[in-house]
Amino acid sequence: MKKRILIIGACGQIGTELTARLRQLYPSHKVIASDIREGDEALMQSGPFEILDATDYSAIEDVVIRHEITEVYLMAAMLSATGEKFPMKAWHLNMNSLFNVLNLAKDGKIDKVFWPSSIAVFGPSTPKRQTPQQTIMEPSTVYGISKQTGERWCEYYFQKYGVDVRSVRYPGLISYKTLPGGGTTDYAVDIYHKALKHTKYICFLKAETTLPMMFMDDAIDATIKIMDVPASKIKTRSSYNLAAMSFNPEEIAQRIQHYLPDFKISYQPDFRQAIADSWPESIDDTEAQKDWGWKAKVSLDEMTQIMLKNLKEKY
Ligand code: AKB
Repeated sequence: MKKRILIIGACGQIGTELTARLRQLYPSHKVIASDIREGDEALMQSGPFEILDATDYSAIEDVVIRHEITEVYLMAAMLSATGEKFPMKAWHLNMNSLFNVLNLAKDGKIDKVFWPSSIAVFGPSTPKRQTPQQTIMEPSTVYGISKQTGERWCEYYFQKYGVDVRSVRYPGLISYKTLPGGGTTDYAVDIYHKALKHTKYICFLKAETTLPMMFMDDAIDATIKIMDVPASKIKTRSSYNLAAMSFNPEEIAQRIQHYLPDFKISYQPDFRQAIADSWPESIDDTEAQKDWGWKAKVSLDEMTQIMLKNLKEKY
């Protein structure tokens, strides 16, 4: 088999689980993990690892040539909340890492690219419910602007240079294996940890802030599926809407209380409230379903059971 995969940002929230899944599917030595720093023991022990700065074109090119890489999953990014604190750093990382990978593909050094976009491409003027694939996009965060711009560049590299780039707009992602960092949807992971450790949680968003969310297994399924289908199935080369569930802090707290009746939630909204308020409440992912057969599996209740069961074992 010719396929050799490089994951850039392999030690982050999505990268860690994506690397593990790809190493189950393909021979481990053909799945190269890389990040700016080393990851957890499981990741480091399970296959080859390279220290790699996603903004350094020559360093990526060197790894690509040495390992005869055919596909790159670019998972390195600065998320919405941290991006508001370091706008120029977020722009530098999010854009330059994408250009590096797109240019490697343009120059024929790799065959295929996965690049994640986000619901952050939408803004206050976007229709809030069942947000369609194509709609008004006026993002109000640096992260959202970088993702929207990235989408336009992906489309451009496909149209102009035939680069086989594939992308999905992730909603908030929830996992018991890895922690998110610097996002606005992070509360939906933290709440499970705090429920088990302290039976209470102070939420940085208001009770009624509904956002699109997804269990990590579904997100990994979507990522691998969109990369595996024939190129002719991919009709959207900017990025596909992806949906699974939508809930607000009060609703997730109620689901947790169903299993942990003593759990209490209180609210202290901070600067992340404005970011959340600018995003859709729910997403229409009909196009992804139609074009490449995507469908989410895990509901809020199933996710809550999985999260509590696995985190209970951990604590
Ligand atoms: C964030 O909250 O910044 C991310 C995202 C929705 O892309 N989880």
